[in-house]
Amino acid sequence: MTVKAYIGLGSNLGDSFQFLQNAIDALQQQPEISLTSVSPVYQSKPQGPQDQPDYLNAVVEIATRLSPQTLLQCTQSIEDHNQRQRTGERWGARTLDLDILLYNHTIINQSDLVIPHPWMCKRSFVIYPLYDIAPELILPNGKRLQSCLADCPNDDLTILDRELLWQSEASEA
Ligand code: ROI
Repeated sequence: MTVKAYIGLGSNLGDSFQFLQNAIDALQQQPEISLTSVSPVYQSKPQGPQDQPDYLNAVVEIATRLSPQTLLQCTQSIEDHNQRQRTGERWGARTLDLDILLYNHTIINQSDLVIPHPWMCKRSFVIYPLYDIAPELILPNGKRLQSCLADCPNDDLTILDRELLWQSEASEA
């Protein structure tokens, strides 16, 4: 069965735009993942600990036949191939972070994987790009994404005028 999933991308170390582009390229190369939409890239101050560089963030929509756990392994492998250091520090700076935000309407509560992503509605750097590509989205709890957006201050988000490159393969999903 093919499901629609959303993945949040973030980076605030090194050439962050290139790391986001690397993530897009790597997702496109997975035979069981089709990219169906890519948001603009947003720049923002770090939420949480402030003693780290500004972030670039984006959200992608995919169609996939991978299970949530296999998708997680795939996203972690992409992070590992992009100089991601796993120091155990939770809110620290990173070259590349891929978070599975939504997997159809599935709710998952496992020790290593919680979907919907628990803080997504509080994170403007997730909600704004997600809304750009899925304005009609309804979350598994029945809440409209539009209503999350209305409750989420824009903080200092700015859209870069540079876009991530990708090729739509929606028909191959
Ligand atoms: N802040 C921003 N703006 N973007 C992120 O991707 C991000 N990721 C994090 C924390 C440290 C919570 N803050 C962030 O993990």
